[in-house]
Amino acid sequence: MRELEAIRNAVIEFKKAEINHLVQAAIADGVDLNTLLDALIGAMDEVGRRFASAEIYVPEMLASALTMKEALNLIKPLLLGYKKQTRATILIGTVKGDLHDIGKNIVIMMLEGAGFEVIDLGVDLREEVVIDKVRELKPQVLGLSALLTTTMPEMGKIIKTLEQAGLREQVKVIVGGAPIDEAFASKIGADGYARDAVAAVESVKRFIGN
Ligand code: B1M
Repeated sequence: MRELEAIRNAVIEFKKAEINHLVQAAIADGVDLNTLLDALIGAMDEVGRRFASAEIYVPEMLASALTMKEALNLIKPLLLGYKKQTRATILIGTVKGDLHDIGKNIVIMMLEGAGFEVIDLGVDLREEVVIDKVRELKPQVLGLSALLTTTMPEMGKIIKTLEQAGLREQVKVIVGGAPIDEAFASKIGADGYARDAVAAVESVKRFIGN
């Protein structure tokens, strides 16, 4: 579809000034929101490929990320319009040393759209903050995101610290992010792994039994 191609190119070529208009036009034309999201996510994959092969560098990658965020800001209120009731509370954040938050924010949007209350702990999340918040807010689920192979081990550290603090039994832990897989999740003792935002919603529903 030509509209989706234009949106994909706008993210890859960080045309921030054009993205609002393009996304609004696609929404007005009735393009399905999930199809739109898939196109945006695919664009970031291409950005990652270009970065890995040194066709672009950090500033370009950041500019694409900002363009992507602009697009997500337009989609978010529409996704949230689907449902309103609160089914459970979920804490979510990106682990220490890691600033990537686009995927986490999509996961949040999907969870909120499915009727969950989500508390976003942000990025570069210190263990102590997680422990304090779990103790204080008693969420049913804790979601952790990591995009760097160097920050993946932080997830295991958080789970260990939850155990030491006597809090592990009261919260289910779901992990996700590009370098994470099922085997890693089970190695660190997480309750679940979600490949993408849709799988994250499914996992949470399974854990809280609805
Ligand atoms: Co960075 N970066 N980055 N980056 N960046 C990657 C991750 C990288 C793979 C690029 C590459 O080399 N191909 C690479 C990591 C390599 C590795 O670890 N093996 C990399 C690197 C090296 C770096 C820096 C070290 C670069 C540098 O400074 N030299 C640096 C690190 C900074 C830091 O965090 N300390 C860095 C910086 C940045 C920017 C700041 C410029 C920017 C992030 C902006 C932001 O997020 N606010 C950025 C970006 C944009 C990327 C890529 C291009 C795109 C990430 C993204 O947003 N994807 C990325 C390459 C790539 O992933 N293809 C790359 C789209 C997003 C929708 O997907 O985040 O995977 P994703 O989320 C998905 C799923 O993974 C899943 O659901 C989401 C939706 O489907 N998911 C969950 C995610 N979290 C989940 C949690 C769940 C469940 C599912 O439950 C809780």
